[in-house]
Amino acid sequence: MKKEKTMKLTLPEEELMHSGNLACQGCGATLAMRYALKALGQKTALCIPACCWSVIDGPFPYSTLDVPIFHCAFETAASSASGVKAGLEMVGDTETTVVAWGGDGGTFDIGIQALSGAAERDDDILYICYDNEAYMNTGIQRSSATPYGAWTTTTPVKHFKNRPKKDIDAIMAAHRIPYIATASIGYPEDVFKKVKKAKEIKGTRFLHIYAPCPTGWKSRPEDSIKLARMVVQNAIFPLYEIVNGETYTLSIKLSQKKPIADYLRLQGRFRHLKESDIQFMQDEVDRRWQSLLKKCGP
Ligand SMILES: Cc1ncc(C[n+]2csc(CCOP(=O)(O)OP(=O)(O)O)c2C)c(N)n1
Ligand code: SF4
Ligand SMILES: [Mg+2]
Repeated sequence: MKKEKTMKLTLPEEELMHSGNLACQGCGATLAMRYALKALGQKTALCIPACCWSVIDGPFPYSTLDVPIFHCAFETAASSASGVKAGLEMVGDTETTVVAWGGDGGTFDIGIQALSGAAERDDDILYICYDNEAYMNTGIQRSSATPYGAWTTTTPVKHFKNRPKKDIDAIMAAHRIPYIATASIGYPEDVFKKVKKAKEIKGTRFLHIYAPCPTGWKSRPEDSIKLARMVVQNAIFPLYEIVNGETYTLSIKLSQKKPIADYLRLQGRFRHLKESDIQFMQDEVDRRWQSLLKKCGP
């Protein structure tokens, strides 16, 4: 008799996110939410500012998620979460994890004042930024998370983005909050582990999740996971944790760092780059990688 194959699940089976959502094919932001909710569980309240995720969820009264969502104004993810947390405590609920869930535009740019305020007060919230490196919901405009060299509708090919991505993790580290981590949807177990860890810590926790966007990156939907792994392996988006703003730990060590060119080639947003542009970007990645290794120590 033929032996039946069994698949070993590395993440809990329970799903708090369901099919029928409104995301594009291959959307990394949906996987970020799916994995995060597996770690957070039912006792979670989300504050979602204007972003793709305020649409993905579906029109009221429908929702693809099994947890409550407060759809808040673009710049208020962190302050809304602080308010919801304070309100819950007043009615005796100390168990619910209050999560601000924002895109890179809502985090790096427009919501940074509210985020900085919450972090400085060390409000007891978990802030998760899914980073698709532009304002996607409104038609692919540049954000300060857009990487050097990228095309967007506001950085057209002739004037591609000529500034580096803002180092939001260093900015958050400067607030000396208890926990910061980078993660990528290409490494689901790592996302799960970090969300779970963040959930158990008190104070402001910040998670930065890399989430490919085929629509905005002009990449193939079936390449999203591949890109989310390559970006870690070439050290454009290394995975690490920062405790109390000081102690850096690398989550995935790289014995051989891959060159960035293969990653860039899979995305139409980088199609215009010349060899010299790519070399400039490679040098920058190498320099930042060395600097991170120094912070992580032996
Ligand atoms: C105050 C304000 N300004 C602008 C907008 C329009 N707006 C809605 S979503 C969005 C883009 C959000 O980008 P990001 O946070 O990166 O999330 P993404 O759409 O990429 O998922 C913009 C500009 C708004 N809703 N409110
Ligand atoms: S535009 Fe990008 S981030 Fe938004 S739903 Fe589509 S794939 Fe996801
Ligand atoms: Mg975005």
